[in-house]
Amino acid sequence: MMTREKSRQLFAAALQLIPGGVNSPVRAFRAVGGEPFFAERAAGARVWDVDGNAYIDYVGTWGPAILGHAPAPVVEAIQRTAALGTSFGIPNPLEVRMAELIRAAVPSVQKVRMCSSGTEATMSAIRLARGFTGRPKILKFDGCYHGHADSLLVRAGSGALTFGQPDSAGVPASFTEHTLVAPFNDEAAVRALFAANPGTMAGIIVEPVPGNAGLYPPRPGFLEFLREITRETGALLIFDEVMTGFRLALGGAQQIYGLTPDLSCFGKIIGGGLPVGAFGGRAEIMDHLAPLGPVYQAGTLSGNPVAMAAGLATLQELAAANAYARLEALGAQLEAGLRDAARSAGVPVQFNRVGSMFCGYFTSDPVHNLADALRSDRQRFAKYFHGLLDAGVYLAPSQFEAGFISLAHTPADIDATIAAAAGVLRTL
Ligand code: KE4
Repeated sequence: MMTREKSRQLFAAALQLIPGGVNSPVRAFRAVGGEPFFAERAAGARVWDVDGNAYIDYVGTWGPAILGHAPAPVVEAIQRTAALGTSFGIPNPLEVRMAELIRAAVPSVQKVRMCSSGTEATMSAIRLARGFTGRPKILKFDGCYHGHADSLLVRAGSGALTFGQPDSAGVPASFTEHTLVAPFNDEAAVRALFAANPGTMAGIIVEPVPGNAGLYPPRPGFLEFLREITRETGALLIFDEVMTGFRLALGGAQQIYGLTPDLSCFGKIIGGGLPVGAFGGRAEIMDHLAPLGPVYQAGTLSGNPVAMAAGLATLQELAAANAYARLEALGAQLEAGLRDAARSAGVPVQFNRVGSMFCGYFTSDPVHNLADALRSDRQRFAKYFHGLLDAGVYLAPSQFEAGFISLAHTPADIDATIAAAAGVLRTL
C-alpha cells in the first residue's frame, strides 16, 4: 500500500495558504475524494510524488506533455534561451518562428497572436469575433470549457462541472446575457437559437472534440453543420483547439475533420509546459486587433522567449516522422485492453477515444453529450481512480476530464496499465 505522508503534510500546509490547497481547482481531488499527491519530479511517461511513489501519468499536465515529461530537447531549449534573458517585452525572433510554425501546421491560420493561457486565447478570440462582426451573441455548448473568462463560465465543463457549479458566482447575469448554450451534437437546438437571434450572432465557439466533460466525439456531420450555419449567417466559427491543437494531428482537429474555422485558439502543447496561449485565423479578421484595428488585446509575457523556445522545441519534435501514428497505435492498444478488461469484469464502461485522448465512463449507454456523461456512475469512477492510483497509474482526478497518452508511453506501459485496470475493475 502506498503511503503519501509527505504529500499529506504539504497539503495541510497548502490549505492554510492557498484556497483549497491548490492553484487550480481540479487538482484538489474533490471529485474523487481523498487528497492530492504532491509531485516531486516527472520524466517521460511517469511522475514521482514527494513520498517517492511512481505513477504512469495519463494527465500529462492536462495535455501539454505530449512528448512526455522533461523531454531533453525542450529542457535544453529552455536552459539555453533563459541564459539569454527570461523576458524582453520587446519583439524577439522566436515569436516570428512560432507564428511561422503555427501557420505552416494550421492552414486556416493566416495570422496569429500569442498570449499566456488558453483562457486568454478564447477570451480574446470572442472579443475579436464581436468586434469584427459588430454583433453581441456567442453560442457555446454545455460541458465545453473554454477557460474561466466571465462570459464563458456558463454551463462550462472541466473543474466548473466537477464541482456541480457550471456557472460561477461573481459573474453578473449581464456578463452572460449574450452567451447562448446548446447541447453538443444537437443540430436542431443550434438552428433554433440562430432562428431566435437573427442578425445578432457573432460566433460559435466549440471544442471540436470536447475534452472537458470526459471525451465525446462530434457525430458525423455536426462540425460541418456548424461551419455551414455560421457561413450562412455571417457568424464566425471559432475552434477552441487549446486541447486538440497539435494533439490530434499537427493541424489539430480541423485537420482530422477537414474543416476551416474562421478563428482557432491554442494553448498547452504550443508552450511545451510553459504558459502559452494563441489565437489565429483569417488575416482580414486578425487585422482588427490592436495596434492595427479597434479590438484591444495585450499581454506582458505574450511571446515570451523562454516559453516560445519550449513550444518550438515541442512542435519540432512533433513534426518528426510518424509521431501521430505512434500515438494512435498506443491509443488503440489502450482502448482494446481496457474494453476487454471491463468486459471480463462485467463492468459497463463506455470508452471514448480520439487519437491519444480518451475517457472511460461507467455507464451502459453511449456518451455523445453532457447529459449522457452526467448519467455515468461517478462513485464507481472514484473507486476506479483510487484503485489505479494505488497501483501506480494516475488518471485525471475527475470523470469529467480526458486522459492523454504521450510519445514517452511504451507498449509495456500500456500493458501494465491494462493489467492494473483489470485488477481494479474486478473489485468494483
Ligand atoms: P487555460 O487557461 O487553463 O490555459 O486553458 C483553458 C482551456 C481552454 N480551452 C480548453 C479546450 C481547455 O481544455 C482549457 C483548459 N483545460 C483544463 C483541463 N480540462 C485545464 C486544467 C485546469 O483547469 O487546471
